[in-house]
Amino acid sequence: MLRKDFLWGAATAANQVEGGYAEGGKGLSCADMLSSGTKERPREITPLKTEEGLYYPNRTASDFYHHYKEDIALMAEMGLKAYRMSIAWTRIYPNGEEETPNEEGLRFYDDVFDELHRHGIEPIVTMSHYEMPINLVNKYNGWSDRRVIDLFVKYARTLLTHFGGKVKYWLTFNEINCGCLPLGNYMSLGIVNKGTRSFLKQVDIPELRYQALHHQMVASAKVVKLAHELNKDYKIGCMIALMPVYPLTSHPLDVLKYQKQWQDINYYCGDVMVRGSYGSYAPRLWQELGIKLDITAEDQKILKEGTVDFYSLSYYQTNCVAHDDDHSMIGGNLLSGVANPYLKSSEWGWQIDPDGLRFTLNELYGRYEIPLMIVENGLGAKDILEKDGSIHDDYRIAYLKAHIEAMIKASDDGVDIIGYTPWSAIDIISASTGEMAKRYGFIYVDSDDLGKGTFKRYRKDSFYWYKKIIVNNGKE
Ligand code: BGP
Repeated sequence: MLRKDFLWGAATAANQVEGGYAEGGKGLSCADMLSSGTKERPREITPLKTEEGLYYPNRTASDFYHHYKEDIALMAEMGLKAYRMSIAWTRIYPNGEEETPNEEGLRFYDDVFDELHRHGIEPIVTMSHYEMPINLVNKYNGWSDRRVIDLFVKYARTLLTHFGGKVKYWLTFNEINCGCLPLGNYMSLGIVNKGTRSFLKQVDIPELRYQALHHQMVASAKVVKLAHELNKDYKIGCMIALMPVYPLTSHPLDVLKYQKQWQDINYYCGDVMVRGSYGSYAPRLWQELGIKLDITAEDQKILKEGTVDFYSLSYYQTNCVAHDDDHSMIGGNLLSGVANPYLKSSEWGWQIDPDGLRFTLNELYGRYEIPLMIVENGLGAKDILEKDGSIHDDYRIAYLKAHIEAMIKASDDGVDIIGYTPWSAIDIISASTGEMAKRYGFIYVDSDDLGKGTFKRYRKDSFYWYKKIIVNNGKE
């Protein structure tokens, strides 16, 4: 059974849903400078200028910026108890270094939070969801520069003081462990090394990337400490992209590789943000990478003091790992792996594994013993808008049903789960490909990969289905 006050919700991110990229005093973010791609053609990173001939899908996205009242009313019709969203750093500090915040940006989110509360929906707010000011990318090479820590803390202080009465649940960085992968350079750390252009083949300097990730975790800890000083009711969570893997066979070397991948990808950040220090395996990883990090005694003190109140995660799929290489590979959220012969895949090649969610929740709760929140889980699929305005996404219902059942079983296993906000409340721009066609929403948006369409909203079958699930707290 789930707890009575379980936070049934849905999720989005500012850069993937809002649009209005240059309105309300907003500055350019790294998402605004990322061109659209497809399953076959990678997105391109153009941090210095908008290039003729490229299309930048996040600039329009789903136009939540102008539709938020209607969208929140639809969320309320679904009966959502919570809405996981992010605040765009560039609406509050357009270039990240202003002395004072952008009043129009503050007002926009005041209006959004007021609208949510009018409908009895609890906001769960991500402070940074792959959308840092492009000025900080170009001037500091993103988080690689320690000075960005204090720029972020200033931004977070503004949020925590200005929105104090309206927001209780905060997440600092979305999928912070994305920085454990070369893919995380631009999207998560704002790093553009010389020669980087293709989103999927970024020039990677491991020592710079792990140092940047360290700065981000120090910033997160500072913000947690600040939040607790400002308001004892604040609940601050970390947000980790779980990329669970299984050993392909019982060969001991497959099992060792499985154990190492969990340490290096899934536990690396969570250990720091929940336990307050790097895991004992971290120095082995740094040595393998031939890197030396600048971790001061002050940093270690801050990490110890700024541990989180709850642990949130994204979960989409699982993969396998094998010690030898001749196996067929398969895609995944952020990381690809060896295909699992027992699992089916989505249209975008992500292997669907609800039991893997139950396994993962048990692993995480066993390790950290703090409340867990699933803040992303969903199926990206090509949905068809029928002539009568209906969308029959029974495949998405099947995916979500199986994962909710697994989540309830984990709860019965003794795992303390406080909320579930599937990706996504409404159709949004895909992070990996920039497509609109890879739809996740309970609500359909009539717009295509080039931002063409009426932007009308339509309720999918999953919209009506999820409403029933929420009403009886998942008992059905
Ligand atoms: C996660 C991001 C989300 C969302 C999700 C789905 O990594 O936190 O922002 O994008 O992936 O992935 P995609 O949009 O690439 O299909």
